Amino acid sequence: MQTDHSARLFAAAKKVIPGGVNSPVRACKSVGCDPLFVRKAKGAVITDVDGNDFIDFVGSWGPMILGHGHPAVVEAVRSTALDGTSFGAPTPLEVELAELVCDSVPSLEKIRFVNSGTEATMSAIRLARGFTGRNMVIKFDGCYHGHADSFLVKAGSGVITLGIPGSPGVPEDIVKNTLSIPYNDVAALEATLRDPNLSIACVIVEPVAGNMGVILPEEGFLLRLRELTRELGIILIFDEVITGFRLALGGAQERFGIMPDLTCLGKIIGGGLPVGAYGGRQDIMDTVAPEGPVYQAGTLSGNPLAMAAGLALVRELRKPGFYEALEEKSAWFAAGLQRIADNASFPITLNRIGSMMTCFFAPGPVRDFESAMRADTAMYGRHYRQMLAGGVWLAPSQFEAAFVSAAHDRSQLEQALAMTESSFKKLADR
Ligand code: KE4
Repeated sequence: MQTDHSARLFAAAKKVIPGGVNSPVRACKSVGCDPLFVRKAKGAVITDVDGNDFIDFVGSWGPMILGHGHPAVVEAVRSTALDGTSFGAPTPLEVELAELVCDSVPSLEKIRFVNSGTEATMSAIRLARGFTGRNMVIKFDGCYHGHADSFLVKAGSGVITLGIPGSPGVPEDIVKNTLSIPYNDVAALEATLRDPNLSIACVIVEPVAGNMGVILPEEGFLLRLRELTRELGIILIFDEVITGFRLALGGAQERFGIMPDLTCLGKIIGGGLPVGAYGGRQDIMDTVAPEGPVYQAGTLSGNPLAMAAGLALVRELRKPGFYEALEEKSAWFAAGLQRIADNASFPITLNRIGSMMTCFFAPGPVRDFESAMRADTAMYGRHYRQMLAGGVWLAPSQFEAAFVSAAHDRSQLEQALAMTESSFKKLADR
């Protein structure tokens, strides 16, 4: 595979951008190769600057549930841009998208748009602290909620791949107000939330973890979390930046029937443009400035292009049968992966829900951060490189989700299965 243009671009990028990338996981450090630079993408196919095509299972880390370059999304951005790109003033588009998102997600009474998932989650915990007058934030080992100081404690996603628990530059004063406990551990949850020495403002959770690889909530975990937070007056925040509009129109909260107090969104609702959002109970949201005293702001919040892209995408998701078709396709693909995993000579654990999944190079069950850390990341790296050489674009980290989109067709999925089987055979022969 010819990669000269990517190599030249990477060399140039490293001279002016730290690590040559604008987000660490893209540097592919944990999978032992250099990143390929993308020229374009259409449907389920990404094309790099050397003209190599790949079947894409990263989907820009989640937003591309329709596939790349969906005509409705592209036309919405194109036509909106003709009327200007940003005004720093309210527009009809943000009202329309806010109404559509609140109508789609069960617990949303009010919502505020921001520009990233990180902005959404950092604003949500500030709001929880402002509303309750308490400071402690409880998170779960391996969950990732963006790079705001309060979250870089045993975080997932790119932080794991760097093999660090957090990050330099986060003051002890901040870290001491964040407590991270094991995912799916109801006993630890009960003990922590009932600890009289802790003044807890909120619990933030990925209702399905996507940032230590895909890990599902075990039976009763989310319900117990909801019961305890309600009993103790602790704000429950669902970080649905990945699961929102991915697992159902109403996200994980619809799929599991659990109503959080606040929800954070991102990725899909921007249609590939920079959008985040936080929302939930009106009594809490009315504490946000200018309605209330909790301050949060943003020059490009509600940006018209991003709102137009999000509107076009969410309207496609609301069409009858969308999620049923995506589930059928994803289940078929996962069944093929499972058959291949069952025949492998080394342990593979497939965790899947809806169109998000992870093949862990680890024995199962993979149910929390500790069991995910047993994964053979070197073997995953070899698998990643073999799949890339075979025209399949996977996440450059064992600890991420693979996504099936509406654009993946049967032949592309069959090709990915064939490549997976071939890669596993090569791994076994080493
Ligand atoms: P952003 O600030 O990257 O838009 O969103 C942060 C975030 C918050 N919550 C969840 C559950 C998330 O998954 C994320 C970001 N996801 C990672 C990939 N799993 C972003 C990829 C990257 O960092 O480049």
